[in-house]
Amino acid sequence: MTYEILKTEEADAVLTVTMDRPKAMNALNTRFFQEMDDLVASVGARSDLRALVLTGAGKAFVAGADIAEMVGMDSEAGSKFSAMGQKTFRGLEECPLPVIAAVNGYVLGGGCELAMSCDFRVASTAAKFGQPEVNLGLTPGYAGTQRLARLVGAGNALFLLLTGEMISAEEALRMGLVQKVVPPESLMPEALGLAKKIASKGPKAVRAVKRLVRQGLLTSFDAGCALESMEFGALFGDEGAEGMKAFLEKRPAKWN
Ligand code: DAK
Repeated sequence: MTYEILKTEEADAVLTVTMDRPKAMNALNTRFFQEMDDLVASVGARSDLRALVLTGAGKAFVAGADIAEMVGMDSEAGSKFSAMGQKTFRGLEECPLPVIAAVNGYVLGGGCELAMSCDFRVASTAAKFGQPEVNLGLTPGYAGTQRLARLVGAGNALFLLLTGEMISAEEALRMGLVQKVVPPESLMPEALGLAKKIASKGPKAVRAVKRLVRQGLLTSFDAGCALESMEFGALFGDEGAEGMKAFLEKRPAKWN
């Protein structure tokens, strides 16, 4: 598929994906969901890639779902639009590669829901977070009510969702919505540095960690622990053996 919105760049086993529709503040439209679904399916099949960094061109990461596209929708079309986005965002969570959001600017509504579907978030001090759907007489439609409360707790989630207030990156850091805040010029070096750090680790262990945390959040503690024992065991006699041997021999591990 040829992409109109997503621009990709690959270096050192890290794929950088830039959402590039700055005239509309990278607002999420049907085309975006189609391209992102295609991208996630294609990178999932590649064992040479180790991490993905997602960012936005211009003043926004994403300023929400595309209001111009949504305005003409009836209930049925609205539900379909919501289901389409939920499927895409779930695909990002289930993507075998770690996905880092490099949040460069406005990250509102569906944009914040997208960032929350990434594995963690690094933000520029220029970023502004918010869930302004109530201003439009809407609720979030891409599982924002569910992910936000799980990430920052019910009080912080309801504060953002009910007031529609925009908060700074520092405030988002305090809430636990982002994991790091850096000056704008350091955003991509920081995100890429973290992606490369992940790329240097045992690739099977990295993918297993993501699976375990993601699946664990959807299941019981005991079921999650049982999965962990299985994944942990599977790495013995595999890359875990090389990692431990390399440690004892005081040399860098050679991952396959
Ligand atoms: N959709 C479409 N176009 C947008 C947009 C958006 N979300 N945000 C900005 N734009 C467009 C503006 O219309 C403007 O277009 P032109 O007039 O130049 O043609 C251009 O981007 C530049 O925007 P501004 O002129 O407004 O730029 P400023 O710097 O003054 O302000 C801003 C930046 C981000 C603060 C402002 O644009 C803004 O407040 N934007 C809207 C933010 C917002 O309310 N986002 C949340 C959208 S609600 C559901 C499915 C999904 C959702 C809900 C339900 N179901 C199906 C049930 C999700 C909802 C949302 O995400």
